Amino acid sequence: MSAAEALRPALLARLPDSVARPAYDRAAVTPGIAHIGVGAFHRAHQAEFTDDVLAGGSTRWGITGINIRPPELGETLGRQGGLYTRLIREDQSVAARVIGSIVSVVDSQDSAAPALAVLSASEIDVITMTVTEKGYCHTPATGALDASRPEIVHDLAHPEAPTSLPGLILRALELRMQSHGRPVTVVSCDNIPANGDILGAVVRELAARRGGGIAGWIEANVAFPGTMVDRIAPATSEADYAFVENQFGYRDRAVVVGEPFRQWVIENRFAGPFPPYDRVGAAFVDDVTAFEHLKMRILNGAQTALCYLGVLAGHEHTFDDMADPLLAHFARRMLLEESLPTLAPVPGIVPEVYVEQSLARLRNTAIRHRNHQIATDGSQKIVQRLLNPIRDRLAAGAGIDLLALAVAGWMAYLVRASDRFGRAWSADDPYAGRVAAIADRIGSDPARLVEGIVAIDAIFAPALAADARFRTAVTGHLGGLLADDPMQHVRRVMGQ
Ligand code: CS2
Repeated sequence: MSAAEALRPALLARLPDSVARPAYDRAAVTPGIAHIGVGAFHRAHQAEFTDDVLAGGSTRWGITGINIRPPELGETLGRQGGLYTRLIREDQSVAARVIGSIVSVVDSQDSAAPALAVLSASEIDVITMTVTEKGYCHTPATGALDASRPEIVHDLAHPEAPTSLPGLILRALELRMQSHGRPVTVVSCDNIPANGDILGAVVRELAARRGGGIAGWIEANVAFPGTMVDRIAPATSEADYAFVENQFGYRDRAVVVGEPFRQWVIENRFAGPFPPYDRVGAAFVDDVTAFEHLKMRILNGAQTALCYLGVLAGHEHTFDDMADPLLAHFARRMLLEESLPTLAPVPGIVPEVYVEQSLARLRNTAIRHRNHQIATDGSQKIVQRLLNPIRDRLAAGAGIDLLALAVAGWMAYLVRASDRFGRAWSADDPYAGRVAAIADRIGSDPARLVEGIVAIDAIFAPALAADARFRTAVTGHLGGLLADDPMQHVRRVMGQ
C-alpha cells in the first residue's frame, strides 16, 4: 500500500492485519436505518453495534447517514464510502477497526429535501439520531417543545421545508403517511433524560398544530422508544488522524476514538422490524429510566462536576482532573454520598461497583476528553446530572453540599467567561450570554448572582430556585469559586 492513500472501499482488502475490517460483504448490505447526525458519538457507538449486527448476517440493516449541521461530511465520510476507523484506546493499548455499517452519507444542510427523501423511503424501518441536547428544541426544565425557538416558528409557518429536527421528523412522517404508510421506529440516541418521551412529545406537539390527520397516524404507526447510550468518545484531534496515517499507512479524516466500555439499553417498544441489537450486546428492556438515571447521575454527573472544577483548577482533560487527588476525592464523595442514594435499584448492577467502574473510566489517559468540551451546553446537562438528584435529596431532607458545589462550578465557569470577569475563556452554552449579562450587571456578589441565575426557569424549576437550602449552599460555593484561588475553597469543603 502506498503511503497516505485515502481510506475507501477499494482499500479494504489491502489494510494492514492490525486493522480489523467488516466481516461481511458490504455490497450485499441494504439500508434499513436512517441516522441523523453522523458525528463522533454515532460512529463510536450505534454504528459499531450495527456493524456487529451486519457481521451476524442481518444484511438489511445498513445505515444511511444524514448530515443536517456542520461539519460537512461529504468530503470525509462521503468520500470514503462511509468507511472510517474506530480506535478503542485504554492507556497504552489501541485496537483499530474499520466500520462498514454506514453505507452512504447524504448532505442535507442547505435544504431538507435530501433528508426527507431518505427518511420517507419505504425501506427505512428505523430512524435514529444524535443531534445533541439542543436539537430537540425542548425546554430542559420541562421537556416540552419550546415553540418560541426561531426554527420552530419557521417550521410552523413552512412545514414543507423544515429547519428543526422535530419539524424534519414530522414532515418525514407526513410523507410516509401520504405515500406507502409503513410504520417506523424513531429512536433518539442522545444523552438526554427520557429521550424517547421528549422526542415523541415535541413531534406530537408539532403534529397537533399541523392538523390533517398526521397526529392520529403517528399514534397508530410510530414508536419513540427511550434509550440509554454510553461510550466516552471525545472529539477527534489532529493527533488521532496522524496516528492512523503513521501507524497504518492510510489517510482517514473520519477517525473516531472511544473507550473500551460501551452500553446501549433500548426500550422494547418498536413499531415494526428492528435490528437485533440484543444479539450484539445491547439490552432491550421494558423501562430504561433506572439505567438512564444511573448513567446520567453517576458517570455524567462526575464528568460535569469535574469539568468545571477542572477548568478552575487549570486542568485540560478529565484524566488530568482525576489525577488531581483533591478533585478525584471530591468526585468519589459526591457520587457515593449524594448522587448514588437518589437512585432506584437497577437490574443486574451493584451501584458502588458502577461508581468505581465509572471513576476508572474517567482515569483512562488515552481518552483525551477536554474539560471545555464537556462544559459545552452545560445548561442542557446539569438538570439531569446535578439538579434532579439535588431535588430528590431536598425532598428526602438530605444534604446537598457536594452537588451544590458542582452546580456552583457551572455558574463560576459562565460568570468567569463574562466581560466583567475578564473573559477567562469563551463559554459555549445557549445561556452563556444570559449569565454573562447577569454577571456584567451584578459583579461579584454571589447571593445576587445566584438569585439572577436561578431565575432562568428554563433550567431551574421554580420550586428548586425558591428553596433556601439550595440557594444558600450554591451561594456559599460560588463565592468561594470566584475567589482568587478557587481550589482553596474546594480544599476547605473537603476538610483539607
Ligand atoms: C459527556 C458525554 O460531553 C459530555 O456531555 O459527558 O458526551 C459522555 O462522554 C457520554 O455521555 C458517555 O457516554
